Amino acid sequence: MAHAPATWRRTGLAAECSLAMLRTSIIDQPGSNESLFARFRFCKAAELTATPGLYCVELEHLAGPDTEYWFVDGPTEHDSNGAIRWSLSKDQLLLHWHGSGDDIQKSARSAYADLLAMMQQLGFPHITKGWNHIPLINEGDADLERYRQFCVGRAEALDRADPLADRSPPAGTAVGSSSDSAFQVFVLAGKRPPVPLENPRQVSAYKYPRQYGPRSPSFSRASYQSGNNLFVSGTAAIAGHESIPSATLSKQVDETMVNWLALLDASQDSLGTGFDLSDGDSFRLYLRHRADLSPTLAQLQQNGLDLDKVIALRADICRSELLVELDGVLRKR
Ligand code: 3EB
Repeated sequence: MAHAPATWRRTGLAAECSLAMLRTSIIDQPGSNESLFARFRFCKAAELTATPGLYCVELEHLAGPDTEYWFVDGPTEHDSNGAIRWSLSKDQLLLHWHGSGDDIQKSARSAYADLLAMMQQLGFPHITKGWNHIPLINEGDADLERYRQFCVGRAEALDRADPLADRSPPAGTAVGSSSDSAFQVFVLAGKRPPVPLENPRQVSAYKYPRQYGPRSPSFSRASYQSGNNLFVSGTAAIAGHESIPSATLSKQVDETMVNWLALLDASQDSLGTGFDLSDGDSFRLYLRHRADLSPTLAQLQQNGLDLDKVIALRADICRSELLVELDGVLRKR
């Protein structure tokens, strides 16, 4: 094996004898031992409120499936406490926090602190992936931009929870919602730390230089969990640490796919399991401009993406020059 990250050595391959199965799908069809763990819809949270296991992502749905289904092995329980709702199976925990994002640094810190405390209490102390939906993400200048403030709050909460662990951060997605939406954080958590995967074409986000904000973003490019799932972080047109210059839409889509393929190419050497695009069960496409939908979908299809599995959403991306971002969940069968 080439370069094994620290968490990999700590976790150890031999310990991974049982698979913590999670299967995302755009079809509502559980397998024989599976239960429905979560359903994601794309709408205003108020429309759904408290239906157990139903989670609302407050982003405008543009195209593709309108629901993402998550299935797990064995039964699922749903519960809630304060601002947090969750779904729990024997090996997976999904939590959703929502609240105001007015003071986004403080909100991010308290959201992550609350989530980490609940995870600890339920016996799932490790974040596999976080999905962050931040109202007005690009408002504010330079270091006061709300995305950068979010990064500070998130980093503070993660530091405080585990100050001595030099682990890589979890996978992540951070995209913007409209001014009248809640600040939402979804976290998938596990009993053991996931294995991080970095992209050889990109500087690790947690090592981005100071020019992008007071605290570099706490996320890994992907995380690999218990033998079968790969959670790919929001991936955009960034090479090294810079957004690609003269970034027309089609160049950004190309660069995004080149990044995806480079990341997946690294999976065999880094993880011992090679993933490719056809292992994807579900993808979320984030577009800054509605009008970019058709050309983007056409280009993604040319790049080998199965559009039946692509949920297209209207969202702001965390750097104002970025027009498009793509994340997804892959699975070895
Ligand atoms: C980037 O590559 C684009 O802050 O959690 C992508 C995925 C981005 C996750 C995060 C940010 C985050 O830097 C931005």
